[in-house]
Amino acid sequence: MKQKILGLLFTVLLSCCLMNMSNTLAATETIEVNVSLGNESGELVFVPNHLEFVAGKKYKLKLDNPSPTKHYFTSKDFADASWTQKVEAAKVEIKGAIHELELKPSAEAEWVLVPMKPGNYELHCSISGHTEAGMVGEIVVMSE
Ligand SMILES: [Cu+2]
Repeated sequence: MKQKILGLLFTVLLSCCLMNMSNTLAATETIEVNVSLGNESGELVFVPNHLEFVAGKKYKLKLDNPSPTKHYFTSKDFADASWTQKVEAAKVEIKGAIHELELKPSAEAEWVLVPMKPGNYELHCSISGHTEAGMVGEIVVMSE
């Protein structure tokens, strides 16, 4: 009897362990999303201007600026609702909370994050006049 219980306990523990392992594996899968800030002809746009994420999944947000002027990727509420692992740009890695990123012409940056809270978030470029000119976007975080 005692052995049976021990055996059962072991099976339960083992299946818990395996489940955790597969969860961990799923969590390490990183989905790449590319966003350009502005374009080569200097238009004040995000390309694309609609981004979709699923809460709890890990993303590598690859930002680049192909335009002749600098731009910001500003989405404070989205940033607050996400867990940032790191931001990598020009051989520098920044850990911890991020609120906005500035990209100079031809700059690239990678923001590795996990959106945590479903919702709709606004995105804009905070350079004077750019939001008004249409440099805005929408970020949708769907629930798992
Ligand atoms: Cu801009």
